[in-house]
Amino acid sequence: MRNLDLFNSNPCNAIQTIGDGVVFLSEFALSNEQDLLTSLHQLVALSPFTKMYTPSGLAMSVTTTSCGLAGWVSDAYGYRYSKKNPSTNLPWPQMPESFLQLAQQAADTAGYKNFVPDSCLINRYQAGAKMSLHQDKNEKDFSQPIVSVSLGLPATFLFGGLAREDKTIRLPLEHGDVVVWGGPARLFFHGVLPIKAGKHPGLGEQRINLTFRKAL
Ligand code: MD3
Ligand code: FE
Repeated sequence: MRNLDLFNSNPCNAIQTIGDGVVFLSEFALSNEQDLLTSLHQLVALSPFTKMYTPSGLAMSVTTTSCGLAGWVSDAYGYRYSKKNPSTNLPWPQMPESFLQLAQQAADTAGYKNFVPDSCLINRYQAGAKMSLHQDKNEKDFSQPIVSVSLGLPATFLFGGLAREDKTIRLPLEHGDVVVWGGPARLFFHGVLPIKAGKHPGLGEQRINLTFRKAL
């Protein structure tokens, strides 16, 4: 276990609660790493990464794709979940079994027994890419957690509270780390600091983040 031992509330050291509703599972995704990466490459071949835009029309530094029943899209009308990929005009690829299992095992471990995600958003960060502080509130049911999986280059998450001005905490994340955001944390403001250039042995010069949600 690398970090955050300060916050550890679990004697076995695998599950760390680092804030009200924030559960950190160090390297939780590594046990099935090869299946995950194979599925990721297949998904990206079917539904390539595309640029996202803010509601004001600014291009974001992150590129995205999705799988599952609903995917995240942005266009002139704003942001929303859609059952079709506007780039291919096809339904999003099915959520791979290895993705679903990982998300459900993580949610289960964090105490959410019946998490059934219908959407997995896949964000791709190259060196310098970041995500500004925001809330995820386009999903229907905020009682359901969000599970995030970090792959490739390391990142620092920022998370605050329910108000944009709330003090933020930095959470360093590495390849294979999983965080479950539920309860009061579900609506916390959060973001990602600019990714530092580097090369990850498995994923190269990028960071990939999977976020599993019950969107519909
Ligand atoms: C904290 N993605 O796609 S996931 C996003 O690393 C997004 O790509 C980031 O934020 C990324 O919306 C961070 C971590 C995350 C997700 C949902 C949260 C943190 C959260 C919801 C509430 C609080
Ligand atoms: Fe978010």
